[in-house]
Amino acid sequence: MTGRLIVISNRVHASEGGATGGGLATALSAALREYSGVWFGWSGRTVGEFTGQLSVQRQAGVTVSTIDLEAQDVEEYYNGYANRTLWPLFHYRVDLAAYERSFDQGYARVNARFADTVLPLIEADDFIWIHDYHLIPLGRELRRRDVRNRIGFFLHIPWPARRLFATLPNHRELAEALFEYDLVGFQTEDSLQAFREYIVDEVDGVIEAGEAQAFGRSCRIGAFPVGLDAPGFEAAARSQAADTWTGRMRESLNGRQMIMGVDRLDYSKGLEERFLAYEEALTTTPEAHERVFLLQIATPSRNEVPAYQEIRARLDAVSGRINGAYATVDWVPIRYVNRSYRRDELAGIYRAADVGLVTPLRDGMNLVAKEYVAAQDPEDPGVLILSQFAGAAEQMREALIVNPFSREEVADAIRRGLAMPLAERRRRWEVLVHGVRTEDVGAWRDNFVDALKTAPPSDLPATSGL
Ligand code: ADQ
Repeated sequence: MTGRLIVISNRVHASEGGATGGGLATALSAALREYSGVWFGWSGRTVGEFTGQLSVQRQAGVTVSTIDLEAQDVEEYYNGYANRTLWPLFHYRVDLAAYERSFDQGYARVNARFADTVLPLIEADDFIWIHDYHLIPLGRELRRRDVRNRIGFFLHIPWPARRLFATLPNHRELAEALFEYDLVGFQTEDSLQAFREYIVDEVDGVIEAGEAQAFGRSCRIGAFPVGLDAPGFEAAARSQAADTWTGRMRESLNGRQMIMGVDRLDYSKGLEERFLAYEEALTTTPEAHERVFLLQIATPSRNEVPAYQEIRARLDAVSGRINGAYATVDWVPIRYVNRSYRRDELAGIYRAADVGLVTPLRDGMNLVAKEYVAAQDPEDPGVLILSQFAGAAEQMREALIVNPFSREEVADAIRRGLAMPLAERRRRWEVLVHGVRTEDVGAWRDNFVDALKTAPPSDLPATSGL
């Protein structure tokens, strides 16, 4: 393609497969590798006073350009509006969403700071691709600074139901900001549908043939499900390090079956409900005692946000209680681990698991489900249990799809997964792995960028006379 790709996201984390910085970083790092362009974002560091000083480096084959933020910015924009207002609201936790004016101000200020500092990097024929809920108003800030380039926006998390989104003070202003983009992408048809309902029923807009018109403007919209760096992940799963970990896990299993979960430690991932569903399976299947265990890897994240401190404490308590109730001298039903692993190590551990248990209460996509599938041994694959509320469930129909709010349903699926005959496991896995390979991160990037290149410019007057 002509013109470079400028990717802008809150954090920048190029990596070649070491410990990862979460799903977005994993996906973007893979998408940008060997691609001409720049990745711009916050360094993760704080300074006394904002200077706008850019730091430019090559990281894992990608040019990254970062800025530092002030402590107040981080508190109001990142820990505040992004992670205490939008994240819980977009994950249906309106009970946890905090609406504070200082957060709004911090969010607006940091988006303006991003626009000021990225501006000198933008050349006339560049395409700009902005990511996620931290930066919804950035397109508008760039337009105010006279940027006429094609600008696309991709939301990694779900778009919430209309009535929930309407609880956000200034929700119209936030939605209106999306219409400064030439293309707005969502993970799933489900999110696209929720956005459509909001635009049509709440702000009297029109949606036709992939084009949204409202607020006197128009933009293209579409679903672009994010995928894995499938070749990279499969190669990691066949590496020496992965083999070592598979062997190490199998040895420690000692003939037992293993159920496995891997998540950022976040209330949207349904970890407490998962522990309770597993307890339900233990209670109702006494013969499984000492013959199965759950390995839950949960990396702490967003430690500064109180809801995350609370969920961490709850998980310590629930896992401790279940282990206390069921453990014997040589068996612990839940191994609960709060550290992070390299990609190859993780792939090796996934491969040793008979069941991958992925039960978020709400999730934009969920890459763990795809990683679990990609890591399996084709001759003896494990079973994926997947929440109907993960975006991945739209693509991964051959998983055992469950309602994560129902302990009994998840417990049934655990029993079924552990007992599933080899022929059925292989049949399901073959369909799943085909999807993971074809709808991978490269396809996601190419589909989005192609749609951005061909989108009509957003500043054309809306065609239906709105
Ligand atoms: P996340 O909420 O971070 O991403 P997810 O898609 O599951 O969720 O990605 C998590 C990533 O972090 C995976 O690559 C996983 O391997 C890695 N990870 C988690 N725990 C780890 C550990 N202990 N050690 C090493 N790696 C670990 C957001 C959205 C998702 C969406 C992605 C991408 O919330 O819905 O799928 O962005 O768009």
